[in-house]
Amino acid sequence: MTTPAVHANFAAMPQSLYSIRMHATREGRHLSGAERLAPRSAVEALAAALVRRALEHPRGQADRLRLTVEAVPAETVRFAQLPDLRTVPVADYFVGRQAALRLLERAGVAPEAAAIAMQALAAGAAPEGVAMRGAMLVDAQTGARLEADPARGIRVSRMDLAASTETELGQGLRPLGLDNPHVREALLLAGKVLAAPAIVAELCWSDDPDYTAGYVAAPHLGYVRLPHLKPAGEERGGRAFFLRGGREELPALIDFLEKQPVLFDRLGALRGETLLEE
Ligand code: WAQ
Ligand code: MG
Repeated sequence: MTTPAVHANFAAMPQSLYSIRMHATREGRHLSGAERLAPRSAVEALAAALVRRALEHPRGQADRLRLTVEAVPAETVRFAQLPDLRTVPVADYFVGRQAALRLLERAGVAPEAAAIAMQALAAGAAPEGVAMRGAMLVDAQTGARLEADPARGIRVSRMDLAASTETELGQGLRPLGLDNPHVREALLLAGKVLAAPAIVAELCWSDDPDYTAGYVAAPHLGYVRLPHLKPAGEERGGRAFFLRGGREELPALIDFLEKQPVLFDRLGALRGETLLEE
């Protein structure tokens, strides 16, 4: 009578997951990318949604689209809590960038390093002065760029909400007027970055011409939104991950950001507008 025992073991086994990643380009230039981590039963619908998104993107129509679907062993998944979220109101992107610099400084980034990284994002951090496909890695003391490929950068991947948190996050964001894919995806990405070793802070704003918001995230600050970090119509956006320590930290950090599967099964506090000093 071994069958029932085998059956019970099988039922208790965690469900296997798939990493689904999309990257779209036009004439070799980055248009959009996205990444999900989901059970097998959701893969087909998510893949279709990502293909549609690439074809309808505000940055233009893709002429090349790559979709990667990869099994992720369930036992490698780590569970984590999303960062706290709040919004600091700013009148325009000049004020927004000043506020971002102060937040980065408060998080432990040297003022020169923060200013250098912000200038690079504003100018288009890839070599031809356009948005990178991924993020810059920036030394939090010197502002030196540490990523090997300045066009690709580092792409954070293999993170998603656990099924149990999906509705809860919507319920928390909706009253704040923030239940949109930009906020959801950025909050998850920042959550994974903040869980990584040696990270001091992140600075981000969108590359979508009609989305001016961005954020500063740091372990003790959480995810601090700034509604304006660039002028409307601007396609140069990007991300900078500030890290402490030298190049010896890089392999473990990059491996975590790109490869470690993380599911968020707990929310942080979701707050509305707060002034910078709070
Ligand atoms: N890993 C690393 N860098 C990435 C990734 C990734 N998975 N995805 C995008 N990037 C980089 C890349 O340089 C993009 O050009 C840049 O970030 C912006 O990406 O609270 O929409 O997807 O209202 O356009 C932030 C504010 C929105 C949301 C960010 O970013 C809010 C956003 P986008
Ligand atoms: Mg974008």
